[in-house]
Amino acid sequence: MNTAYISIGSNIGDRLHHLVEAVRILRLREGITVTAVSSIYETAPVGFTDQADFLNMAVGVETGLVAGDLLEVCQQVEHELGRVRDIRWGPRTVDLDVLLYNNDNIETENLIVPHPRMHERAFVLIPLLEIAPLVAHPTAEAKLFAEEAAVRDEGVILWKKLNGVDELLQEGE
Ligand code: X6L
Ligand code: MG
Ligand code: MG
Repeated sequence: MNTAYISIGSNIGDRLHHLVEAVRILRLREGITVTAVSSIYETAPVGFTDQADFLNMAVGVETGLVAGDLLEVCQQVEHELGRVRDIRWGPRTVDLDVLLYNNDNIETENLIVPHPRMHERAFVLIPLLEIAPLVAHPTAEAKLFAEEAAVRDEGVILWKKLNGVDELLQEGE
């Protein structure tokens, strides 16, 4: 079995609904067990800043899928929830990024893990560290993500405190 972490974000329409539905669909997929969900954070847009604030969260999964297949599932979830790719770094109904997969360093045409620049992004690190406080970058240094300067960055506020996946799924009812 493999342990992976996925970042989820939304800044179009009913943002909470998009996060809840993304987790609901992930859980229904064969070969994926959602083992942890973070709280939900409201975050200022990064990269392309002239867009609405995001809701971001992180989830931990146990999976029998190889990383490439997990990525494919993430892209299917994005598609099911109406993701359209137009503006680079622009608004999206939902975005699922594979952050970490075991302790692996992966570099294929479609997928780089750890997710590039995740260590610079508070909107990724703060939710991730809530569910995996001791997670480290899979390199020789094995540096704790908790030591990254971005963890102390501004622009990320706790929006909805959550205790577990059941509480999250109730939000969608
Ligand atoms: C210079 C150039 C500095 C580019 C930063 C940062 C680009 C992040 C893209 C960058 C740069 C990204 C989200 C977001 C995006 C999200 C929040 C991206 C891809 N996704 N902002 N911006 N949450 N708060 O999920 O991460 S676009
Ligand atoms: Mg992203
Ligand atoms: Mg993405």
